[in-house]
Formats: sequence, structure tokens, C-alpha cells
Amino acid sequence: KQYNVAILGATGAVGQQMLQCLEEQEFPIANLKLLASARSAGKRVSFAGEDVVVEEARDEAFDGVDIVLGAAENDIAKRFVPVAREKGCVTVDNSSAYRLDPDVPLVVPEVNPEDVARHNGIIANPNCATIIALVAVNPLHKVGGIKRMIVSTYQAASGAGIGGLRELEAQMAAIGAGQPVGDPKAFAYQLACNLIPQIGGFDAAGYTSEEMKLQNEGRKIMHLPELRVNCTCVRVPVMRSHSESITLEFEREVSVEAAREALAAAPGVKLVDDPANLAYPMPLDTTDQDLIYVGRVREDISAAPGSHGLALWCCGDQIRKGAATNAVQIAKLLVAQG
Ligand code: 2RA
Repeated sequence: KQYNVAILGATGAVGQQMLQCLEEQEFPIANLKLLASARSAGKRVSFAGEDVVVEEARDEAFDGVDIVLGAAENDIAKRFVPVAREKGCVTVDNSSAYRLDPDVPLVVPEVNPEDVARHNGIIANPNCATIIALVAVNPLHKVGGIKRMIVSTYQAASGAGIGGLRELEAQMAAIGAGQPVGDPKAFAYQLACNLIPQIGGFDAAGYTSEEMKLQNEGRKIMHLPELRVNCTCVRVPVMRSHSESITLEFEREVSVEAAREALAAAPGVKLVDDPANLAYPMPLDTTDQDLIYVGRVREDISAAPGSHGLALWCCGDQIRKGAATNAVQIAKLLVAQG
């Protein structure tokens, strides 16, 4: 069977990557629609050797569509995803609009694929930093039962879309040319040669919306309502891979050897952990591929007596597995489940 597929937000970084993932993963497409703002309508994009013209997103564009991949921001998702559902489409939405809706499954295929089947027309794609962390920690959760996570993220400029990428490139070029950097637009401050400890707005407890996603989405995806998470999200001058330092507290002992063994066998993971040979995950290595690299696996030497802890480091491409690849993998689960 082949499917009529639409990408909503087709011209952004994630939308463009979704198109590439559909082609790479040979998704069974009968007809493809690329939907975007009026400003982008008319653009030509090549797909599987054919030219596809970008159309303006409007209600009737969803007529006859089976699967929608949502790559647009929250306001556009809230405007069109309900319309698509009314028309019988199933949407895999990358915005944060529906992620915590109890009626909407939130899925990382390596973690909770079974949740896809309970959708009612919408499946939410988790936040990029959540996907990257959970692909790395889920194999360890199966061994020792995770109670608590302390996470620091080092998030790439691409998290702010094409504008974030362009801004970092321009700032690095200006610095290289000895020119003034100019006023930041995609971020609150200059990102080149800097670190910005803020992604999203602050809540009353001093946490950003990005930091609370890992707790809230992690609890839903892993079905661990008691999971305790303390997250610090930092924007770093890296193009498109997020990195995360993660300390885990377990119910049961997990040795470093057992952890490495579980990670080496885990779906979606590449274990890169050989400090003696300076082998560890780095953003340059994970860029433009779909695996989450995990390394620096070691005992948490600060763990309280009697408790069991590990520390690790992981990197993943934010546009691919952090967004587009995960969404296309969910769509393939949909197809596989008929
Ligand atoms: C970011 N995770 O990195 C957010 C949205 N992609 O900016």
C-alpha cells in the first residue's frame, strides 16, 4: 500500500530534513504535498528525482492526505493539525503543542513504540533534547530502573531553526574577518565564542521551558510518573548536534561493564567509549547521521552510600534523530501497524 503524505512546514530545517528522510527510508508514498506559508508557496523542491512545488498551507490542502508530518511551529500546528484530523489524516507533529496532551501519544520508537497504536489522529514527536537523552538512557533503565536524572545539555544553533544556523555562521565569519558581529536576532546574545544558559522562557522556580521538557516528556514516554529530573539547558556555538551530560540514579546496581554491554546492543545507539584511545562522542561526528553516540560511561563517584549511579555523555544530530528522523520512524510504525 502507498500513502498520500503531506509535510506541513516543508521549507524549514526540520521540514527539509523530513523530505530527505522519507527518500532515504523509502517511505511508501503515492502522492507528496509540501505545505508552507504563502511566502514560500511556488518554490520547487526535488524529491526522488521529481520536482515538487510548495503549496500554501490551507484547509483544503489536507483533502485526501493519509499522513501529515508536522514541522511547523506551535501556532501553525494548532491552526492546521485539528483540520487535518477532521479530514481523516494522522499527523506526526514535531511542535510542542500536543506533547503533553493525555489523548496524544508521545513517542520515541526505541523506547515506547507500543504507544503509537493508541493515537486518535495525532502523535507527538518529542523535543530534540528529550529524544537524544532517552535513546541513550532507556537501555540502562531496562537494566537498573532509573529513579533520577541530572542532565546538562549543550544545544546546537540549529535548535533555533535555519535562522539560528545562519546567525552562528555569520558571527563566526565576522570574527574570522575581524569584523563587528552585529546584533543577535535568533538568540538573546552573541552565540559565537559564548554559551547562553537559556532556551525558552523562565518559570517561577527559575527553570526554562526547555529544561522542564525533559522531566515532563521523559515521564510520559518512559511511563515513569515519579521520575525525578534536574535539567540545565545551554545553547552552545555548535551547528546541528546536541550534546548531553547525564548522571543517573538507579533502583538497582548497574556496573559500567553492564552499561556498556546494554548500550552496545541498544537500537539507535552507537557506543563510542574508549578513553584510552581518546574515543568519545563529539558533535562533529554525530552531525548528519541518525544514531545517538554514547560514551564517557563511568560510575557516579558522588553517589550517596548504598545508592547506584552512573554518568555518561551523548551526542545526536538535532535535526535528524532529534526531529525529522524520529518523526519518519513514527510514521513507519504507523504504516507497519496498518
Ligand atoms: C531548541 N529544542 O534546541 C529546542 C527547539 N528545537 O531550540
